[in-house]
Amino acid sequence: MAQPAQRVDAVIVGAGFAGLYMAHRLDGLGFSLQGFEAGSAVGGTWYWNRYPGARCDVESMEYSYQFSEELQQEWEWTERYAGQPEILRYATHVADRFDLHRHFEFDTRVTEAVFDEDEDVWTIRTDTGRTVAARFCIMATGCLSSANTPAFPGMETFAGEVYHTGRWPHEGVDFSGKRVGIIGTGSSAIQAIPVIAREAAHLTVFQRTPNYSIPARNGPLDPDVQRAIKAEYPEFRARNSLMPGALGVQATMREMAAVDDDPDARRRDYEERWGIGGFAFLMGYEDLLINPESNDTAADFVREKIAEAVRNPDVAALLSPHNVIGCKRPCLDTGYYETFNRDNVTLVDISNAPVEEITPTGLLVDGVGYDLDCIVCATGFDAMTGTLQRIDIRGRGGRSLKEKWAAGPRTYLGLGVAGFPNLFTISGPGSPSVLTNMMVSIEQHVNWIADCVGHLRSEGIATIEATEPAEDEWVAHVNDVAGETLYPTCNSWYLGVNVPGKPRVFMPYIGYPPYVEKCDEVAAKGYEGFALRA
Ligand code: N01
Repeated sequence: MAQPAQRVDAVIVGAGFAGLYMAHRLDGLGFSLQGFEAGSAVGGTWYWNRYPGARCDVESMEYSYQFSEELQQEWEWTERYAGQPEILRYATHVADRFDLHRHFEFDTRVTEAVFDEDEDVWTIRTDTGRTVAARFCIMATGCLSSANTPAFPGMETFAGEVYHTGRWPHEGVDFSGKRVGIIGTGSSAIQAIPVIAREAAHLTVFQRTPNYSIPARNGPLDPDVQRAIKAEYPEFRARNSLMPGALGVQATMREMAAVDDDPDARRRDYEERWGIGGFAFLMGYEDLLINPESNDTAADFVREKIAEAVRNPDVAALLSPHNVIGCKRPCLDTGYYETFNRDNVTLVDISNAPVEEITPTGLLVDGVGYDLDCIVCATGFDAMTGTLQRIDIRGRGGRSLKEKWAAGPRTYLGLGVAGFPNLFTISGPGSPSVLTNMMVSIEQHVNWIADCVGHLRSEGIATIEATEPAEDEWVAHVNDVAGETLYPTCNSWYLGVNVPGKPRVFMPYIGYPPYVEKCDEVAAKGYEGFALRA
């Protein structure tokens, strides 16, 4: 006989930064909960992405929780941009400090979530055979958590080792003396390439599309800087939350078009920002992602920097992108372009001739064989929707989310989905999520959801569900806003183009901080756009 299901108020899927804080908030409100996590420990992205050089591209003093003043005062960051091991230590510290491990079952993947319309209850099943009934199902599954490994022909015949940056072995990989091939030149590869190149006998980089990368200028975090920020941390956070994407970059944006600036002044500005490092470079002028001519001024500047950094002009030309700068997630690096000056690094252009085949001894491109001991797939993720669609989520009438999203994700505010009552997505498609400092977006979503379910409880409301008209309007708005920018001009994972067969739809919402006001307004108006049923 089937085991009776455990009953809780809420199930939380994922123990990354979103799931941890969600558990903390719901526990604080006295809700019973059960969390599930596919990994063996907390940390989400930072649990899985352990490739050499993995590091955050948001500054440490910003990429941390702000919900607890004690926590943000006591934690000491060591570098301007924290590396993966330090961020994972921080996640573990938070889970210990707020006693959050007890809410989660680890090594457990949620496979199914089905809504029962008669009972207003979600039934959640896992790959370990657990069944839990919950009023609320909260997806804290992350935006970049389903690795994308292209089906290269012959992959299974390769005699060496194959790795994906997003599923890196916990014990690490020793590349010394090895011939390594890396496929991809996105953020992960751009961080890993300089580190692997220092260790491997030879590194061959297979590049389909070159990428713009800005120096991170990482280094030890000045204790005086840390002290000064901590002396006024709430004010620092408040200022950052008013910046585009809640990224309180060191150099602020001017309300000016790049093309309207005097060319010498503009160059000085780009030089200064290049010297500061990080996303500040792309935040100098308000129209960089709107006006192609303005965008060209920044792109030209970076192409000049590539030409200066790379000795071989042919290699520099191959490394120089020609798409809009910033329409793909900008990469931050430490010595990326300079790495191509090393004798043990080869760049192979696969833009016109894709990886033909993986053979037992290496890789074949355009009839040329490359002998390799290891292949690193830095080929990214099935972003934003991949993980949600791998779970069999069924709402009203047994309709699956996968079916509903066949032509692209449809949500209201990236928080709720029509036809799926009491299901919440933290940093879901249609919310600013990946275009922001994720920690800030996560806290904003978690606080909104916690306030919402607290309100439902106190008002005796059984279900909350996005209405179709509100969802339609929001989806149209997300698309309209994206359409006014240069974002849709590149083949980025924001559009799902990196995954064969995925519909080309711009998934994140461009508009932080106004988005926060919209969410607050919706709540203040009694959850406008949602249907509440007693
Ligand atoms: O993945 P990506 P990522 N054959 O999708 C190539 C975050 N992140 O893991 O551009 C050959 O960006 C693909 O080529 P193309 C950050 O938000 C943050 O690097 O599609 N090549 C591309 O070069 C980031 O944006 C941090 O033509 C293939 C690469 O693989 C996001 O994660 C660090 C291919 C994939 O790049 C994803 O970054 C790391 C194929 N069949 C990641 N398929 C920081 O915080 C794909 N490629 C710093």
